[in-house]
Order: sequence, then C-alpha cells, then structure tokens
Amino acid sequence: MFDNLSDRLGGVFKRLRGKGRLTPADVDEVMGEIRTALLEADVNVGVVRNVVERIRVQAVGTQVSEALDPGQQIIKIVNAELIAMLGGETLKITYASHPPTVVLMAGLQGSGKTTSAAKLAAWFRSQGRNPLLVGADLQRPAAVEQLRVLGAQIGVPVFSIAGDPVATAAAGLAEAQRLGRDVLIVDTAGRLAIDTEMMQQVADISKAVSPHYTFLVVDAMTGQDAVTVAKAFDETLAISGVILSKLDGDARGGAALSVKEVIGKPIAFAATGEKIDAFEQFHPDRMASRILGMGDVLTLIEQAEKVFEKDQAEATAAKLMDGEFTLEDFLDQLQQLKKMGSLSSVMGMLPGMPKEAKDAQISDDMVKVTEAIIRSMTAEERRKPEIINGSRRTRIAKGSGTQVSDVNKLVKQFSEMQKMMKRLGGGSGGKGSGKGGKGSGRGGLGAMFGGPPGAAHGGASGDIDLAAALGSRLSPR
Ligand SMILES: Nc1nc2c(ncn2[C@@H]2O[C@H](COP(=O)(O)OP(=O)(O)O)[C@@H](O)[C@H]2O)c(=O)[nH]1
Ligand SMILES: [Mg+2]
Repeated sequence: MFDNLSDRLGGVFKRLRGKGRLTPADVDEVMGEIRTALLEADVNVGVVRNVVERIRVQAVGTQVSEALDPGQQIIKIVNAELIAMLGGETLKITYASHPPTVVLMAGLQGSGKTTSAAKLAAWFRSQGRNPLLVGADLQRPAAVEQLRVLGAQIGVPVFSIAGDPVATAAAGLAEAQRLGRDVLIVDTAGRLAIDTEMMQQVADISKAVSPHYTFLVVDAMTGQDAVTVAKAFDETLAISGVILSKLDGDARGGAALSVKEVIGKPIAFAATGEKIDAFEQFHPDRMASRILGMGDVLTLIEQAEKVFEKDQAEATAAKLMDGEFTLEDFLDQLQQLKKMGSLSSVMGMLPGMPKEAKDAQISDDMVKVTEAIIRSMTAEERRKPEIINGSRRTRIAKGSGTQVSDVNKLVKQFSEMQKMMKRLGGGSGGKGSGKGGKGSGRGGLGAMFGGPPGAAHGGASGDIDLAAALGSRLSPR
C-alpha cells in the first residue's frame, strides 16, 4: 500500500534537495512528477488534477522561507495536501446523549462489513463502551453465524432474529436499550454490485434505527471502483465515513486518496488484516507522513521553523562559512536543539536513522557532558579552542566533572568539524551544494558526538537529515 507512491515522491524530493531556488521550470517538472505519482497510485483523475493545481498555486506563491529550503517547502505543501485528501482530521466519535449510539455498517458483499463490525465492537470496548452487535444480514444463512463466532471471540453479545432484516435491526435497538448497551452496531447484507433492492433494504434499516454513524466499508483492493461505490451509497444513505478494509493488500491506495475528495466524507477507520486487532482509527496526518516516507520529519520541520530565530540562524550560517564558528556558537545551537525537546526524541523523529544512532550515539547525556565541558571553558577558550593546552584541559575536566579524555575528544572533534565546515563553505553551488547538506550533517552533531560517519545523516531513505531539518542554512549553497 502506497509503496510506489512513496518511492515516486521520495525521488522527487531527493532531486529538490540542495536547490537554492525553484525556477518556474523546476515547479513544472515537480508538478509533472507528482501528477504521475498520483495517477500511478490509481488516484481518481479529477482528484489528481485538482490536487496538483492546488500544490502548484502554493508552490509558486510561496515566499522564500527563512527556515526551509525549497525542497522542504514543497514537502510541506504536498504533505498538507495529502492530509486534506485523506480527510484532514481524525474522525472523532461523539456518543449519543441518549444511548445507544447507533452505528450502521453498509457496503458491498465481501467488502469486510461483518469482520469490521466485530473489529469496531472491539474498538468501542477499548474505549470503555459496551457494544451490542446486531446481525441483520439474513440473506446468507452463514452471515449471522459468522458474526456470532466473532462476537464470542471478543466477548460482545450478538443479537439476531430470523425473518426480516429491518425488524431484526429495530428489535436489536430495543434489546440494546433493555440491556443498557451503549453502542449498537448493525451489520447488514451486501450484494456483489450496487443494486436497488439492496439499497432499499439498507435504507429501510437505516430508517428503522436512525443511526448516528453510517459507515461504508470499502475494500481498498477494488481501486477506482471504490469511489463509484462510495458515491452510490452516499447518495442513498448519507454516510458518515468510510471504513477502508484490506489495507494490508498490495493495493496502490488510490481509493483512499480519492474518496474524501469525491464524496466529501472522511476515512474513519482502517482495517489491515483478518485478525480482530488489525483495525485502527484512520489518522490522515500519520498516513500522509507514511506516504512521504519521512517518519515524523514533518513535525521536526515545523518545530525547527518555530524554534530557530532567523537572525541567529543567519549569523550562524555566515560564521560557519567563514570558519568562525566557535564552541560558544555550538553551545547556542545545543540550547536551540534542547528547545525542540530532548535530543533523543528529535533523533527518533528522523527517518532512516540507524537504531544505534538513535539509542546511543547522540544521547541526551552526551549533550549534557558536552554542555558542561563548554561551560567550564573561558570565553577565550570557546572562541579559540586551539589555545586549550594540557593544563587548561585538566582544569576544564575538573570544572565540568568530566575526564581529561572527554575534553580531548570534544576539542579534537570540534576542530575536525570546523575544518570540514570551512571546506564546505568554499564549495560551489549546483550538485556540490546538495552534497553539502549531507556533509554538514556528517560534520555537525554526528562528528561532535563521535558517531560513525553515517550516524548523523539520514541513511539511504533519509532525504532530510538532522542538518537539513535543523539548519538547512548550515549547508552552504
Ligand atoms: N486481509 C484482510 N482480509 C479481510 C479484511 N477485512 C475482511 N477481510 C476478509 O474478507 C472476507 C470478507 O469479509 P466479510 O467481513 O465477511 O465481508 P462482508 O461480506 O462485507 O461482511 C473475509 O474472508 C474476511 O476475513 C482485512 O482488513 N484484511
Ligand atoms: Mg457479512
């Protein structure tokens, strides 16, 4: 699911990296690639057209941001559009003031209604509710039995009476009231394709129980047909949202990205397997960042935007290029970083970060030690680390409660970083500046904390690394 789309978009963003500015031709090219990516993911053609246009308008209209480079800005725009396509906010269930809260399940045969009804019951249970399941699919003899088996598995009672589905649903509602069950989930019959008789039946059931929520279960594997089905059901039933089932399959995901735009209803839940617990609330924002393959890097971009003060960032950049970056500046950077939350949580947000780098290479403890050492230095020592001789090292180690070897390490790594920065500062634009982003990641915090060369950049999939996310300005361009 969404794998190809992820790969495609990832490729687009990769090429944007290191670009200082996007020309209109760049924007055209990027839009073309995003269009292709979405079409290949089987997103509805009309939806693609609208979305690409919205992205283009924003991309062209965006001011050059102080905090983000063009690639990051495009990621931000695409991310926002993906979230909107996926429904914006997570659907919040509000419970009826006079219980039970009634939920009606609708959808084609085999879409996953019965399974999802049980999963949903389990979900309501996890929310502290006491659901009752009603088997109102009396078309197939096995349907109610299937629901009973699932109900027994999760310890939720199942109500059904032979005969008329509408009467069963109505009796189920009365039963829930009698038993004091606060959520009623009504499973209904589906057909293989939209047909008026089936629609009439589910509409009659709906009238009989006046559901607070009508969920349409849509099989993600059906691709574009899912949109047609959703439209037809929504016209008859005014659905509240979609339960997207079988997301574990290798569907391209276009249905998920089209439903909201076409019928204006959100995806409420996602089912990702046959097991009861393979079911979760659908979070558009999380899904979007999964599609973008960037972990929570977007959160990081946001935080970086908030935290970094423009002037300070620019001053730092200038110093770096001139090779005037001092330990004092480094200390400032550490303070900035700390404002963003603990360093390990920042590291945890970065995609493609090797686990050991997240766990150990740059730990909060190491930041504390580094901070203590720098704080024990005189102003002159911070500015000119080269004057830190043997006796100064001993004094600094004592003052900071560390070992002389810690001080040695820090001084050595800092001077290496400085050298690297100077070298990068002299680099030219174009391809070289793209590399600069990674280089500064390597030469930056990673080098300072003694991580392996790869630890501070995002690895194969990490198209945004710490340096890029925190200070694209650190990369010379
Ligand atoms: N892999 C997978 N299979 C599912 C999922 N949801 C339902 N199924 C399977 O799809 C088939 C049809 O499901 P069912 O709930 O009976 O559909 P209904 O006819 O709409 O009630 C069953 O074999 C389910 O086990 C899912 O999220 N993932
Ligand atoms: Mg069924």
